[in-house]
Amino acid sequence: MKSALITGITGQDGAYLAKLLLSENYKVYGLYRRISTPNFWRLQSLDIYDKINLISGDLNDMSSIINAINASNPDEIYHLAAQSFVEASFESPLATAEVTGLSTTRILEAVKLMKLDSKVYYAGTSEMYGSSYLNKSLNESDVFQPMSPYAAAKLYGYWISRIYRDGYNIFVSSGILFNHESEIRGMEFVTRKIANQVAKISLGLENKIYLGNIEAKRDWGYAPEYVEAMHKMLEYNKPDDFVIATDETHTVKEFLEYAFDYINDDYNKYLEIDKRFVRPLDVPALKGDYSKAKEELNWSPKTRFKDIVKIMVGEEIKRWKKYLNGDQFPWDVPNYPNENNLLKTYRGHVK
Ligand code: NAP
Ligand code: F7E
Repeated sequence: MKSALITGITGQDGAYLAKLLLSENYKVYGLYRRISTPNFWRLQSLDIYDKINLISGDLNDMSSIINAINASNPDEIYHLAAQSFVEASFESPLATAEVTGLSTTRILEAVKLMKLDSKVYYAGTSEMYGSSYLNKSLNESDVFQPMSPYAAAKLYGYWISRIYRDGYNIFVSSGILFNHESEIRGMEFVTRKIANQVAKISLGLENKIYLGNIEAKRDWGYAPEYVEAMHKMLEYNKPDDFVIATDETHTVKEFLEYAFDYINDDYNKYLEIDKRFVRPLDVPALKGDYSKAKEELNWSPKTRFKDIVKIMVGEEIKRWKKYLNGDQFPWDVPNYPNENNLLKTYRGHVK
């Protein structure tokens, strides 16, 4: 039986990846950090919580990493944990650099010093391209010009992974994943935020939706398919870097339009542009060319933009209906701060 260690097991990708690896008969270990209110709702909602071997630890702490590796003796390490919210990286640039950037070196150092054969997956991102979009589909050879502390930290992780691959012969592959969404996406990301607000509007629980830059374009795919690509990278015969994307790009406004189409309504009645959600810098557009992954890993996206919108809004409506019926399902919605909780100063960077 193969074993895998997943950092970021409580996040969107960690949960889907764990489910995939369990279905392939892996023994799955997950590193999670101790917080005052446990957040295993994703693992519970995918019905895999009881099947994961959980290891408590913080990625900023080398001992935690060594302990997790010792306990799991992994054939594969999927390093997914990060401060992954771009907006928050402007508020906490140093913490983001620590966990999103430096923790990658901690993992690789552990593998090197412990003389392990473990294969490592690094969670790179399309945000690393930043402003280099030239109305073309970006591939593995395109230039990186990060536009946020998050992207700069991720780019550090990407390069340090290449250095350990070339310098120490460690099998470390980086996915350059474009945005991927799902029913268990974090509520702060724009797709889930829209899906949730639209569901509430359709049920008469809300009458406004506050957003920032709705002209931004993103290449949105479906998360359960993207974790398959991660696994394929570690099954491949050599370590390498791969773009994982859909090769389609859409504005936030289009996401909004399709989401309101689902409930036969018009977003113009509810939308307010709110400076709290505008970033000091924002990548204007992203589109990814996944042909290398298609050719070498036999990976292609299946679920496309319009279907992702439908899946997400549909699921959110179901959840709110259950909630209104008194269902105690352990999901994050009722606990998430709403627009009234977010202080005006919360987005301290807004001029
Ligand atoms: P996510 O839902 O935000 O999950 C992040 C995970 O990291 C959570 O489990 C979080 O734990 C954990 N974490 C954060 N700080 C930690 C620390 N100090 N110690 C231990 N664990 C810590 O992110 P995701 O969407 O699943 O993304 C997975 C990875 O892919 C991330 O590295 C992200 O940056 C990258 N990525 C994501 C996308 C995307 O579109 N989703 C695209 C490209 C790259 P808590 O639950 O306790 O917060
Ligand atoms: O923003 C705009 C915002 O926060 C998408 C992470 O998984 O993907 C994600 O990063 C766009 C941006 O994702 C709101 O300005 C408008 O242009 O959903 P997001 P992201 O920043 O693209 C990459 C690939 C990652 O690696 C990251 O980890 O939507 N936008 N109004 C808004 N965004 C948010 N969150 N909230 C708004 O109200």
